[in-house]
Amino acid sequence: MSEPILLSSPDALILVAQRGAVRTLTLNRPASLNSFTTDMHAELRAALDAAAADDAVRAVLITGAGRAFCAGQDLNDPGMGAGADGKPDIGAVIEKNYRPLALRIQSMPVPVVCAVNGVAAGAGANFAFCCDIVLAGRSASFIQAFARIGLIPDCGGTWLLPRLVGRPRALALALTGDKLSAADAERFGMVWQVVDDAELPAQAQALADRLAVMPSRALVATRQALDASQSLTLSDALTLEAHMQGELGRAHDFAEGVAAFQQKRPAVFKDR
Ligand code: T3D
Repeated sequence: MSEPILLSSPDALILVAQRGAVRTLTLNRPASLNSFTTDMHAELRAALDAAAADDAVRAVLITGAGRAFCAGQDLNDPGMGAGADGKPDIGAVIEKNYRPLALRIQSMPVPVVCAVNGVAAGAGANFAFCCDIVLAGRSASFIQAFARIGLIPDCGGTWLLPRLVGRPRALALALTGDKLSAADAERFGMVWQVVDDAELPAQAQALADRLAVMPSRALVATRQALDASQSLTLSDALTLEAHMQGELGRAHDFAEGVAAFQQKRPAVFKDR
């Protein structure tokens, strides 16, 4: 496998690197546990948009620099701002930063792997859960820190948590703000796999490499169909499946996949 090429400046808030067809985005504010500032949000949005627009990118991998994944909103960031009444206008921060982030991840045209390399707290935890497949280092942990500071789960947490773990566990995690170990997160089905900390970068890269040679358009349609099914009847989900499958059946990758199967060779997928 080729060496990673750094596409950003080495002191960017989001380090951007390309290795093969995998674009890695690393949250890079380790002294503040990679907590989100307005500037970091802006860099992350730009990096995600650039990855989405680049046909050379067939999988995105997100991780954190240093000992943490992300501690959520930077509680010292002046960007938290104040509304007309002089009080913090957190609703505006969410509309400006966290809504676009959650929706951007959910609409990426390629699979998104998240490698949680340490604590993921508040919006940092829910940001990870927005991603398609989450790997966690054994020492990682997840904290719905919001209740500790008088807030509710955001960055999609109220939508994601009950879908991931059911209402009882979602409520207990959100109300207590207790730290959940990586092992318990795996047991609850919140992350795909826990791996040894030292193995996390290589395992996450290997998973992203694997996804990058798969049929991206079909993988993304799978995400869309699964998400849409949450609010559909079985009959409507079957209709959506027929529609999507019809589209995919006319695309290059289906013809290539079948031809490769018949010719007993690896498929070369290219649709995005
Ligand atoms: O605008 C809005 O608020 C809307 C959006 C809200 C979304 C949210 O995410 S709300 C939730 C915000 N996050 C938190 O409340 C988590 C706060 N952090 C912690 O509870 C702890 O730091 C951790 C449990 C994550 C880790 O604990 P520990 O003991 O491993 O590390 P530490 O010593 O607490 O933190 C290390 C440094 O990172 C420390 O700085 P220092 O003292 O070395 O200069 C600490 O202040 C800084 N840090 C950690 N989290 C944040 C942070 N700085 C700013 N904001 C943070 N969220």
